[in-house]
Amino acid sequence: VQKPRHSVGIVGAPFNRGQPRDGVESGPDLIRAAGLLQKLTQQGCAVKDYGNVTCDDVPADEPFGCVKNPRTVGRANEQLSHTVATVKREGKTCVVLGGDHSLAIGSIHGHASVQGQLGVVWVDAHADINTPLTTPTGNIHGQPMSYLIHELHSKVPVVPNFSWIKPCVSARDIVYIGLRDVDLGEHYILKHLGIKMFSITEVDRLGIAKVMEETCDHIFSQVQKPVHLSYDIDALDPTVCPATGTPVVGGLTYREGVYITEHICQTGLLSAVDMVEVNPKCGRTDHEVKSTVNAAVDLILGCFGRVREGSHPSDYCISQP
Ligand code: EXY
Ligand code: MN
Ligand code: MN
Ligand code: MN
Repeated sequence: VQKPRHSVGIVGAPFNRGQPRDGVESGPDLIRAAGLLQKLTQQGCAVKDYGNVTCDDVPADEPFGCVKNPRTVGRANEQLSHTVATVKREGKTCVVLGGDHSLAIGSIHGHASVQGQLGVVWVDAHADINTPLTTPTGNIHGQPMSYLIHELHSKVPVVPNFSWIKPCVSARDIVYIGLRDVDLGEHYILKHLGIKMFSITEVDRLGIAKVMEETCDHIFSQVQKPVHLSYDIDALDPTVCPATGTPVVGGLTYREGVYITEHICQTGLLSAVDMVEVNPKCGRTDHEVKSTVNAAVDLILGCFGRVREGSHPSDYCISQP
């Protein structure tokens, strides 16, 4: 009996209150229905499904300043943080299926509560680093990083149901890839904190292979540490992944997107993955939804050893005539 190549724990986080559109709560079940667990098992992973975290609406959830649905998002993330911590304590690589990107608060918090210092690779068209005071929309899916970064702690007021959050990520341990829609306040924060970023312009200039080499050089510059990959499906170009709430033209190709996962898998340090913002109601046709969901599945498979050249078991023999 061969040892499984990866031990994977799947958590569904059908969060939709971090943004205004219906549909994103079906992401976890759609990604499962596309065969994620079977495909991971087929490629040699041991897989356990922890089910979906509940995220019930908190009644009378009035905005905090302009931050929308704070209590609902805060409470759901507290639950998610506990579930992710359980998965990590059980020694598995955690995969959180979204849901909107506000779930990164609970996912990264729970991960760090067990593993300590993390490297965070954030693949997204957006930086999701608005504070409750810089947000132009009030949508928490545009803010998760601001609650997690030590260096921003003094700039972030305590939002209702957010008091359990302890900042747990250092600015120097973050790398962004794929940015192309960054707000003024976000750009100020990124530059002011010296956060490493490869916008889509750097992907054009350097190529994805060099971007990934430099991403890992940066993340592992002082010490090896577990990696949290937070993957927003809107990082990919809307021609490939149109079924998402905030598509932005000019994104990563399917091949660049998959290359990122293959490279991170190769480090052997991938410890948790978020796959977020798949929204079937934002697809105009069945084909658009399928293309988006299939890309999400392929990105996760790439995180766990799938390589495009193909592969074979070490005891494989071809038959003799
Ligand atoms: N920056 C905008 C905001 O803060 O509302 C848009 C954020 C979209 C976030 C998507 C999930 O990555
Ligand atoms: Mn608690
Ligand atoms: Mn995002
Ligand atoms: Mn995004």
